[in-house]
Amino acid sequence: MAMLSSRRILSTVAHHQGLAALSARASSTWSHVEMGAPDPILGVTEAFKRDNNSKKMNLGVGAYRDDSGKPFVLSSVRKAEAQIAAKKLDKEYLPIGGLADFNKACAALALGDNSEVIKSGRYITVQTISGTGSLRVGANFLQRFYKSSREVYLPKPSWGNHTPIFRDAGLEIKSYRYYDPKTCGFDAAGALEDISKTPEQAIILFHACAHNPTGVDPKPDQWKELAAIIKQRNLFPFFDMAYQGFASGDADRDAWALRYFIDQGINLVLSQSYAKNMGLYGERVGGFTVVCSDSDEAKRVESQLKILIRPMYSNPPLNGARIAATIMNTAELRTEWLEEVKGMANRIISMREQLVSNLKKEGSIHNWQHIIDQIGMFCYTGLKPEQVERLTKEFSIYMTKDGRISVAGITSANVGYLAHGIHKVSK
Ligand code: IK2
Repeated sequence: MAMLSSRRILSTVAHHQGLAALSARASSTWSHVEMGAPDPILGVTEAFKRDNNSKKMNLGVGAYRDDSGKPFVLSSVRKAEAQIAAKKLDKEYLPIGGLADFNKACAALALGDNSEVIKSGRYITVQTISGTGSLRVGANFLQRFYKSSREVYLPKPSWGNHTPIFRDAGLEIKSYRYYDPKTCGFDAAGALEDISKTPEQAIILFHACAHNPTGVDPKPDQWKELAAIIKQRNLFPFFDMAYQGFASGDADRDAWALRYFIDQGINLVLSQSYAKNMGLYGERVGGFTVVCSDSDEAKRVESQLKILIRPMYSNPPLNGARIAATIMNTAELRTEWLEEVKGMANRIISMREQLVSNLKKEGSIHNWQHIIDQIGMFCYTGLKPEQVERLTKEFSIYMTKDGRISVAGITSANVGYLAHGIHKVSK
């Protein structure tokens, strides 16, 4: 009897504790916070890491790998690091706008050494937290000072992070046609038609080269047509250049469209990232540039960028900017770096060719020419979500649901396995 009642007491206590925990949860400060979806790109890496298959491949995130599938630290970066370490520099804060030597070289890399904009000083470049930070500073700057429009038109599709970056900065997201699934190429007519119908002065985002996720870039003549519409309708271009050098292997060639727009008298804004072309992913090195009408305007814009940045993150990180500045401002290191960029771009081009030739060997009857024709780090394979799911489940090959693969993740050793998997799910 005594036993029973003590058991009952215990269970009553447990019951009360359970209820208390439940009600505490129901009334806790964050009880209304729902579980968020994993990031569509970085979530793929998390799933890849959990997989024990020795043949697994991560073609999700856009990070360059060498031909053994290993992260690649550029030799020019290692040398710059050694030079910097030998100087035993201090670790003081950078100014709000970042490292001056970096900013100058960053603008010159994008606009060209002989740029009239640079010579006349009618621009301002601030160092940012890689490309993402640059886009966000730019988006916030437009939100605060670009009074002519609240709308930013993104290519359809675009890098997944563009939408939340501009939306969180308070701008309205719209889109223009960009990719034609029928040709796996650029939908020039669709893009021109949509852009010509946007309200005047709207903000139009362009990927300067190596469009992510499609790997499809307009040809020079098509860029010319786009620039003409932008000018005629007084639209405002925002160039995102996260892959300078990665598309063609030549940094000047990849900046052609951007420089052409500027030569047409279009005063644009520009985001740059050194994640891919210098392999400085985690160092977070980037730049944001505003091309202005004159140097006086540039000074005023600079003052407002500082006011915007100061409460965001106060000032940018030092180490990566020192590395990038050392490379860009030291002749031998710069030459070596540009060669290394070419090497990375060429390995990617060769992987595209090998993938297609292996698909043919597998007996695939589909036309995979777009894999070769597309450019830069990514390939938009055209695989459907259910085929992507099968590739992951049956072959441990990981990629984003839209069928995008990071070609930089393919190696001579696993290209055959990838072709085999793609053939099996697409025949
Ligand atoms: N803009 C574009 C178009 C990018 O592709 C990126 C990098 N994306 O890489 C991750 C992926 O898609 O797998 C960026 C900007 C900015 O990158 P970061 O902030 O790393 O410089």
